[in-house]
Amino acid sequence: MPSWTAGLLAALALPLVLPIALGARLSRAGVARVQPLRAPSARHAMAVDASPAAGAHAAADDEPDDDDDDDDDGGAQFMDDAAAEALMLADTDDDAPDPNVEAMLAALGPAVGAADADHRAGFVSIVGSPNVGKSTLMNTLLGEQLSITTPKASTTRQRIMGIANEPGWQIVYSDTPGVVKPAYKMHEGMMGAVRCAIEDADVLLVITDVLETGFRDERMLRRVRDAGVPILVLVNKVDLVAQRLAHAPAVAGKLGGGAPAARAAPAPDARATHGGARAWEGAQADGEEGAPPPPRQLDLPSIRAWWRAQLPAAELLEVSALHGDNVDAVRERLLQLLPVHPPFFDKAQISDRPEKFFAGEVVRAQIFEQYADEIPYSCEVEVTAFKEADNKISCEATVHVLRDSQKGILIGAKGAQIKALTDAAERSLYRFFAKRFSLRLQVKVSKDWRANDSFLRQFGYLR
Ligand SMILES: Nc1nc2c(ncn2[C@@H]2O[C@H](COP(=O)(O)OP(=O)(O)OP(=O)(O)O)[C@@H](O)[C@H]2O)c(=O)[nH]1
Ligand SMILES: [Mg+2]
Repeated sequence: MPSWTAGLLAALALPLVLPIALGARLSRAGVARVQPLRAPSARHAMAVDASPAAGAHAAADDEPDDDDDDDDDGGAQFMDDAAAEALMLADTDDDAPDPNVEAMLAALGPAVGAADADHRAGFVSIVGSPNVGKSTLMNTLLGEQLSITTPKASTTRQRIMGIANEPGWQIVYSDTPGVVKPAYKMHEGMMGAVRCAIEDADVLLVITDVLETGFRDERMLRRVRDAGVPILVLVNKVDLVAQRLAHAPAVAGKLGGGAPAARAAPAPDARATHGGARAWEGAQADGEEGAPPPPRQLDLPSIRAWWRAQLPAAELLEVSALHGDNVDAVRERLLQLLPVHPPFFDKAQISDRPEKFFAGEVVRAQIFEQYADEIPYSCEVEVTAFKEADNKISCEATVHVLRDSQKGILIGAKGAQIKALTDAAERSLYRFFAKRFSLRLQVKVSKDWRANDSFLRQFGYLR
């Protein structure tokens, strides 16, 4: 089974990382949605420790039936205390079905009774070129702004698992760095993370967007093809096509037919979402000889045809990760494709990464937002202290740069730039953690850190 390494990794990682638990340390939007349905620890322990056969047996014993008199205890042990108490209080009439109970059972759904026999879980890796919307898609699938997103290419540098939990299923998504041809050692580490994510996947989500003219890394494409797991190709940002149609109705009829006039002026948002995006990091060499001609931007038929030729076995869906269009259909399809399996992680956990990691990511996103040209790509943020007391988080971080000149740019005249960065990052961290946040930043020259093994190990790019 392809996900065995990831399963092992998950099992090993559990005691080592500080998991982000909804309702525990991160009070975020997802709390209300997930908490009432959360599997209590006893059920979770059984699901994780028992073999699938034992889990199926236990679930069969607890199969709910129409007879209210039988085996209520077996069902109730899978609820949290409050739900069980409410159920007992509500269940006063032995014969007539109590509408409160019916409603509660419906709300709890597969969390009660036979859930474990049908529980689905697996690893879904999201791969594609830089800037196509991988992180946005994972966030939308999770309903959480977990992974940082910016208009610039190569924002994501490490594999980040985002875990979606519902009573009957757990999907462990992996957001990955955009595929680039390595220009320095940090890229090699990043591409290693993409390869691992491909190897671990039960299902692969290959993302492209309506602006991309082909996924040029033939070797990575081969890995995807050879992974031996179901593949969904998602053509993202289809809202830009609709926007283009609205923008230029006169040429709308020609879209898809490849009329050059229709491609001459990209819609305003198309430029905004890329913002010089592939300029620094994502740029790749032209397609290899013999490959099918690249698809044309904003031309859905040409994009579809190109991907069908590349990955004939894949299913193709068009989505807008930003606006949520068709994202539910992606999730539904994933749930059909994932195996019946107990959860890999505690079901209160939403990532494999500790809070400290996300604090560094939020600061890095602000560097991407506030600085131009090569600066974002020259910086690494290392969180050196992260403490929480009295509902306030205090954090210290070092921004590593490659050269002295970059240190000057980052700090700015009389420290104005670093002050602006700290303020913006603090606001962003407050939104992320929903807690008061104080941040102290220092800038350090770590000469050519992107090519230095020991720095790369320290920052998590190499193992
Ligand atoms: N219009 C539009 N923009 C989108 C959509 N999805 C993502 N974007 C934008 O595209 C840009 C890149 O999105 P990300 O999610 O950071 O892309 P990524 O693939 O994770 O990029 P890297 O981490 O750099 O590889 C951001 O400005 C997003 O807001 C979409 O469906 N429609
Ligand atoms: Mg990303």
